[in-house]
Amino acid sequence: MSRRDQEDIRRKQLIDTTIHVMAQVGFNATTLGLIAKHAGVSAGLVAHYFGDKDGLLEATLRSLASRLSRAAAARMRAAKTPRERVQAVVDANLAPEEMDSQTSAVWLAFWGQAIHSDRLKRVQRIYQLRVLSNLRHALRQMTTGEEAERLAVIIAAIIDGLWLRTTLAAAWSPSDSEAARRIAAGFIDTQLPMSFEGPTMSHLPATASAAPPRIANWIGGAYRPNPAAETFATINPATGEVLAEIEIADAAQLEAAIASAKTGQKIWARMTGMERGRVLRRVADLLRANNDDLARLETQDTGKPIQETEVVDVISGADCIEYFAGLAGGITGESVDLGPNAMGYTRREPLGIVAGIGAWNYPIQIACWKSAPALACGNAMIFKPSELTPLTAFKLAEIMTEAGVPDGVFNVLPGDGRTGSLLVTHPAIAKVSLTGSVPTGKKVMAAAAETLKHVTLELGGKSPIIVFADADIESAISGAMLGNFYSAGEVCSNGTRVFVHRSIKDKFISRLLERTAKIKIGDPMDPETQMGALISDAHMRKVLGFIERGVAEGATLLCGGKRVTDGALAQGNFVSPAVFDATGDDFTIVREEIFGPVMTILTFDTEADVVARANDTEFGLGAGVFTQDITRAHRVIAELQAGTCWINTYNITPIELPFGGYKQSGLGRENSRAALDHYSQIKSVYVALAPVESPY
Ligand code: TXE
Repeated sequence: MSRRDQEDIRRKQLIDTTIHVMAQVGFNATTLGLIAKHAGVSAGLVAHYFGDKDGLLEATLRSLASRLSRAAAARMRAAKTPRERVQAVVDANLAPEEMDSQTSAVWLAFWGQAIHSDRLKRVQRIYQLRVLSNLRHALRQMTTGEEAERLAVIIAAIIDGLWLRTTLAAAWSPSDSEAARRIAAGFIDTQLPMSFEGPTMSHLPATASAAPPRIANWIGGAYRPNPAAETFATINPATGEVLAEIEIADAAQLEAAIASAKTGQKIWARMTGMERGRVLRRVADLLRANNDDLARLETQDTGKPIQETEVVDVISGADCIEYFAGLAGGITGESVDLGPNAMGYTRREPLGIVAGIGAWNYPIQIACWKSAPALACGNAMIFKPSELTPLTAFKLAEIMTEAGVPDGVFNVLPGDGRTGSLLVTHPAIAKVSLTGSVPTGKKVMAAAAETLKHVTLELGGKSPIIVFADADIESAISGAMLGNFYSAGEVCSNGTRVFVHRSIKDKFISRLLERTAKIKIGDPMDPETQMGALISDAHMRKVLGFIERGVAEGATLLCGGKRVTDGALAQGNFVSPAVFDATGDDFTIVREEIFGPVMTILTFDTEADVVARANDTEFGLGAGVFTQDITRAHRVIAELQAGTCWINTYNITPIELPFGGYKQSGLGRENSRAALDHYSQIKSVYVALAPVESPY
């Protein structure tokens, strides 16, 4: 068992003991000493884990609220209709385990105390918001937005009222929970249309007949509806269904976000790095706890197969947040010896408000990769997700708030390039970090120059994979397939120019084609599916256009490259994985980023030749080398002009390693300690230890 697991178990034991002690002696008489005594540990150990009594109580209330949230989420997942999901919220809150005498005594003690404690009040507010948000999402599938809002508040109040009446009743028994749930159900049924059949997922329509939900901007820790806002639709690329209508942030929303970010950032930056780290670790834990739901949502929004999103997208985001949570306490300046009469020290300070602008290929991962270092350093972030895939950024925002990130520290302002432009030109924003295409990167950098903002740019690529004659061919083929077909080729660091040594080319190609033919294209929600849909109809046409151009210019299309329209797939943007054999490096498909499932094989004879050709591009994001010769591997990697390189594998991006591009693939680095430099600034302080020497 890892040390972290052991610590988690210890924390849980102490929280369980606190619940037990509070139920027995009440809030005021609960002390660290008493809890330590009941748990059989020293009071110092309790303080080590939770700081002081307030810290322990806050952790205990969070634990109760999270348990309830998880129970509600599980019931909601099992529910098949929106009506059942409303009932799932009611049932979770009025479940016997939330009403027994011990648990209810502790809940009551907390609610009473929340009036006197800002920390407890925050947790209580988040819990209430979560209940409301769950109800609202389900109700919006059944009625108008306004009515859903009204009903959500009423049902939440009924839940609270029934819970209170039942738990305060003289002799409680489990059948009281049943009765309370029946009363709530009866009331809800009088308020709703009876015959509604609809969505199966918490906030997404499953049938075209249900009106898609409308999602407002997330500002200051809550959704801020703006009935006058323009909206855009986000579409499931596998089915063509409208998943949601998203309110576009305008200048007024931006000003509101800036104001809340200013306030939030002050609070956040005043917390110690350790404290920020503790909150961020909770964010990572919540992301993992919600992995399956988030993965489903990501798959619906991006068209990527669930077998990818369940193991990569959310987890990679959580890893990043956990990594920077760990570093937050270690963000320090240094002290400088300046002789006997002076000393110097540096402070590493946040930049203030930073903007994150996301691409559509890894939406939640990008949101995490940008917000984790930004928040660890004490900044506030205003995040603009891509207009094609905005949904999971809102979930990240909800989770941040639930975890205790102060309001305003993470805002979500959706929209297209125009909203992006508003962010990039706003004088109150100190930095912008973009993931996107090279042309957008150039525009963003130019616009940021007006107010001299820091910029981090993660842009496109046309990366080489070099397979030498001595390579393990199966492994090299796996690397090339991963580096071209994962996420249907929509990955910036993909190795789309696969240079294969002439002596092994035929063998490489025949085995590659055999394996490529077996790739299962299909419904992204099917766990068996290995390749899903491309992001949009327009993008699919662009990719098919590149393929046509490859053929027209004389490259040999060895397989795939066709739109797939079997059965229901005709509704989506599916393209079969293509492999080209190209005789030269000047084909358009060899020079331009395609961002689809299109691999091009190029042949080489000598090391010097292949290195020169690999570097002959304006891009420089990634590069891979497959060889058994360790000396050659390092020699070639040292020659390649790329920010992220792999030897005998491809496209693995652990958070501990910097990620970013050379040349036109970008500026700055994400992940690793290196990212801290891009989200903080150094203040130098000179301290005189002797009177000022003055010539006057
Ligand atoms: O990127 P854009 P898109 C590449 C890939 C793809 C192409 C287009 O080749 O086909 O880019 O994708 C916002 N000021 N990559 O259209 O247009 C925009 O709203 C501020 C590589 O998504 O660059 C979105 O949120 N912001 C990439 C983000 O910038 C602006 C991954 C990216 O949009 C803006 C995705 C402006 N003037 C696509 N204009 C990678 N590196 O992984 C647009 N935006």
